[in-house]
This record gives sequence, structure tokens and C-alpha cells, in this order.
Amino acid sequence: MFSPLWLDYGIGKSNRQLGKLFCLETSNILRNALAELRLAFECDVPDAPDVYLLLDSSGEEEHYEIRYENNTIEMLSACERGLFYASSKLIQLARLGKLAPGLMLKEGPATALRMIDHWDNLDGTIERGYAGQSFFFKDHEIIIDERTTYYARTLASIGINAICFNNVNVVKTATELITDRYFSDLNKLFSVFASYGVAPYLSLNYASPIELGGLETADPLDADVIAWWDKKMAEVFRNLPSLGGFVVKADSEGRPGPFTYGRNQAEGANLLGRALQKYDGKLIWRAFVYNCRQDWRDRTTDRARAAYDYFAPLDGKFEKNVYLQIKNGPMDFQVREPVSPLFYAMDQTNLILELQIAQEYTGQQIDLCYLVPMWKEILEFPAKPLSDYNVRERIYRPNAGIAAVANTGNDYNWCGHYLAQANLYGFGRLAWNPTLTAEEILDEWLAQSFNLTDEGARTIKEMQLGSWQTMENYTAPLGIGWMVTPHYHYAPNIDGYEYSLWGTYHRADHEGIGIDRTKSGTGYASLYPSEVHALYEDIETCPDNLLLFFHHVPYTHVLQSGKTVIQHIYDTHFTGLAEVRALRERWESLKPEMAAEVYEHVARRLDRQVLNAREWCDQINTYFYRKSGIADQHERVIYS
Ligand code: GCV
Repeated sequence: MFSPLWLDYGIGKSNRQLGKLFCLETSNILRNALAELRLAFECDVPDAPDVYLLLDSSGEEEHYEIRYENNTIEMLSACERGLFYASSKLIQLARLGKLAPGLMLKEGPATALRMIDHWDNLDGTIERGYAGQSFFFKDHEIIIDERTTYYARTLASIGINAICFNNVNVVKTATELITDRYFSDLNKLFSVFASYGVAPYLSLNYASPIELGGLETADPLDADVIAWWDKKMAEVFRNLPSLGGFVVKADSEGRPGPFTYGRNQAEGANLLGRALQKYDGKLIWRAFVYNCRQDWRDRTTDRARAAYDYFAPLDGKFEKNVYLQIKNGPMDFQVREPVSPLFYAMDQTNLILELQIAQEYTGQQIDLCYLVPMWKEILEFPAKPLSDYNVRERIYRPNAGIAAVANTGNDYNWCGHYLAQANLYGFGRLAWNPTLTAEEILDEWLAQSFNLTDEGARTIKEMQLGSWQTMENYTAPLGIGWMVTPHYHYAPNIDGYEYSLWGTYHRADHEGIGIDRTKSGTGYASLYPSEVHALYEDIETCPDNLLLFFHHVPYTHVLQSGKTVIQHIYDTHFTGLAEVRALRERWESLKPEMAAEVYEHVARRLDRQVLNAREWCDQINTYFYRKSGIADQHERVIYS
């Protein structure tokens, strides 16, 4: 069994009655839309409004209209998926107490592809999974059970329209997902998701021609390789007709790719893009390409530059069905990073923004961290008047999209932490409508997830809203990132990555800290459009929260806040720890109104967060006190 997430229709305003439901067409998606309405409303009630689900080819794909007048509710859309979304909206409005005669609503998603990426392995483990094991794979077999349908419903309820099931690190049996070993079970799995309008995708091993086909090469320009993929795609789509396409991680962290053969990333991606075109398939190619065998002594190679250097010169060179998926920042889902400069350099390429709902570096669903405020900042960067050209404008348009690494597993509560469910909900809602505020999203989620008093809802909302800033306070300071336990990425280890191969350094010595990414350093800052470049290049204008990402400064450097770097480090860490302790205390007030299981579960997570924050606070403060020899102005306890 499992927690209902936000689909417990017993929660929310209770006066929910409809008359008859009419739908002239029939299909799996429409049947599921009707089933959803029947679950959420008491139907066939005399005098209650009748509901019509109507396909109307005049509208835009996935958009819908709801009209409630003369005791009739009409829902119109050009496609079946749109009618499912309209039904979900009707349910949401009713649960929030906002469904009333006179309602006229026209809505549609802001971007075409709204995707969830699972990093599930076929043995049942999940890479960077913090909520149990996979509910798609176990012991190299595919699982189809009550969670399958429930999850498809859940995703569709927030407008997600694509899912990739397996880890982008495709190894061992996962390579065989495109063989007849798995076709039959995959087809069953896919049809569940397709019946909710969620297009199924798989991650692909670039070396498949070698590993499956027995060829000696996977060179994208080799005629035998091209022929092998053509034949393979014919076989795959014959067996998996609902497949939306593939996601590929190539030339990254040990995965094979075109670089092995002296080919560039466009040549590598286009091989697969072309093979997919006949089937209307999409090829999603990840831009997370960098040298993960760097020498820490080398100060000229900058991991932050890598994706830009590889991909920006290739703008306009990708096939029309190839999508480039770019992580939000140039490093890797840190609590604070600048936005990747690639978003401003590839106007002629289909782009997907990749976020991570899984909290790999942001508390692993043990620590509370509501990520929607971070995602909103990313989407809106750079703010006007700095530039008209923000990330949102690049990805909320046709032939573009937004994807995120899932935070779900087979834990009872799906997400490891009950309050981390808000991140899954928030991702879907933001993908649909980026103008929603972080608060509005929480209001919706709370009203559909728990029966709370106004005070209870306000408490959780405030806890969630401040949680990202709190985490930034008690972890790596001023945009420097990392300082985590290598490999696991939870808990502090300040020098853990300092002498490693991964290109993730803080360069702290007794005088100062930070990476010089200006023209006197790696030059990374110059990869941004000119106004943004100027902002970051100049130590006086560089925002405090990214200062150490762009500049190496003495501990005595005075920030825009008026504090020195060292005093900022001490202050934010003491504050962060105090904030986490306050979160733990605030949670006590929820005890009378939360189900005991939920209350206890979150309380235990917050206990662990207090320990984690204390460790971060003390280790960071001690480390920098030892390095700098500068005392805390407020003489708080620093364990020297
Ligand atoms: C799937 C980071 C993670 C890896 C992940 C990789 C990626 O490096 O730590 O576990 O691998 O990102 O996004 O491909």
C-alpha cells in the first residue's frame, strides 16, 4: 500500500455533485478522464450540472476550455489529453471550493514537453533515489502493479506528459530494454502511462551497436552503425508503438559516446535523431558532458565551462527531432549555482531544462527543502531589465520542454519525506504554468493533501517556503558548492572533493577562498550575454550568493551585505542551524491535526535534519576558523 499523495478525493471541499457525464468519443484516455470525475464527484445527481467532454479540433494541442452555465459544464479540447487535463482541473477547482456557475476558463500548458526522468536501475535500485526501491524494476524484471496506474494518474493530474523509466546510466540488462527480452512487458507498462497521456521514453546505451549488435564500433558516421540503428528502431517501434523516444547520456561520467570516434556531439545525436524520424520519435540528448578525470592541480580546466564549450558551437546543427537537455546550472544541482550559460547560446536548438526533484545535494529527502522557489529563480533569470532573454522564454515555447529527475520510490509515502511530495507536485504545476507563485503552489498542494486548520496550513507553508534558504545557510557558503561526503552527497566533508578528479574545488587556503572564473581566471563569466557577464565579472556587482563561484577573495573581503566573507560564513551557519531547530519545534504544533503516522515520520526526519545541520555548522565554522585564524565577532562557540 501507499500514501495517496494529493489524489485522496476525500480531502478538500465536500460539496461535489454532478449530473450525467457525456462523452461521444471513446478511448483509454477519455475513459480514464471519466473515471477520475466519478471518483471525485458524486455523479448522476438530479439537478446537479451535467458534464460534456467534447473534442473540438479548433483549439491548440493540449489546451482546454471549461464553461459552466445553465446548469451544464462543457469541457472542450482539441485532444483527449486536453480533456483529461480539463477533468483534473474541474476536480481541483471543486476541491479548492472554486467551482461555481459562471466559470469560464481557457488554459493550456506553457511548454510542450513536461517530463519526469527516473534514474531507476533494472536491479531495483535507484541512482540518487531517497525513497526506497524502484517500482518499475526488480531483479531485472518489469513490475506492473497497483502503483503503476496510481503513478500514471498522479503524473497526469499535474500535467506531466512524458516519463523516462530507466537510469541514464544504461548498463548491463538495461541495455537490453530495446530487445525482445523486454518488449512484451514494456508494452504493458507503456500502455498504462499512454492511457493517461504520459508518453513513455527509455534511456539508451550509445554503445548498443557493439554490446547488442556485435559490431566493432559505435561510430555515428559508420555505415554499418547507421544501418544497425535503422533496423533496431524499426524493430523497437514495431514492438513498442507508443514509445515517445529516447534519452541519451553520452561521453559523460564513463558512458560511451561519439567522442571515442573523434565525432562531435551533434554527429552523435543526429545518428539517433535520424533513425527516429520515421516514427515521429524524439531524441533527448543530455548536455551534461564534462571531463570527470580532471587533475586538481590544473587551474585552467573548468568543469563549469565544459557543456558550453562542447555544445554552443553546434547550435543549429542538430536534427529537428533532437532536443538538448541542459541541467539548470553548469555544475550539478547544487543548492546554489548560476544558470547555465548554454540557455542563452543555443537559439537554433530545441532545448529542455533539466531540474532535479530528487534532493541529491539538497538534503536527500531527509532534510526539508522546498525547491519551487529555486526553480522559479532559475526560470526568471536574468531578470529584466538586465536582459529580455530569460530561461523561461527559451523553454516555454513549441519544440522545447522541462524535465526533472524524479524523487519517487516504493516507500509508503512515495517521496521519502511527506513534505517532499510538494516538490513533485510543484514541478508539475510549474511546468504547466510558470507564473504560479511558490506560495500558490503550496496552497493548492496543502488543500489537496491534508485536512488542516488554517493555522496548520500556514505553519507548513512557512516551513516549506523558508527551507531552501535555510539549507543554503547551513551548507556550502556563497555559491561555492560541494563540500559534501564524496559519492553519497549527504553531510559535510569540506575537503572531500578538493583533491579529486571531478573538477569540483573550493581552493580555500589561509587567506581566502573561491574560484576565479573572471578573465583573470577561467573566463567562464564571459560565456554569458554581456549584461550578465558584466554583473558576474565585477566583484562589486557579483551577487553575494554567487561570489565564491566567480571570484577568489580574502576572508576579509566585504560583501554587498556589509559583512566580511568570514563573518558571513559564521553568521549564516549559526542562523541555519537555529532555523532548523525552529523547524523541528514548529512541527510540534502540527501534532493534534496530522495523522499520527505522518506526524511521527516528519518529526523523525526533522530530528535527523537537526543533527545534519549541526554537523554542517560546526564543521564549516571550525574549518574556516582554523584556516583563517579570524574569530567570530559575536564570540559564539566554534570548536577549534
Ligand atoms: C545519473 C550526477 C549524479 C549521478 C548522475 C549524474 C547525471 O553526477 O551524481 O549519479 O548519474 O549526475 O546527471 O548523469
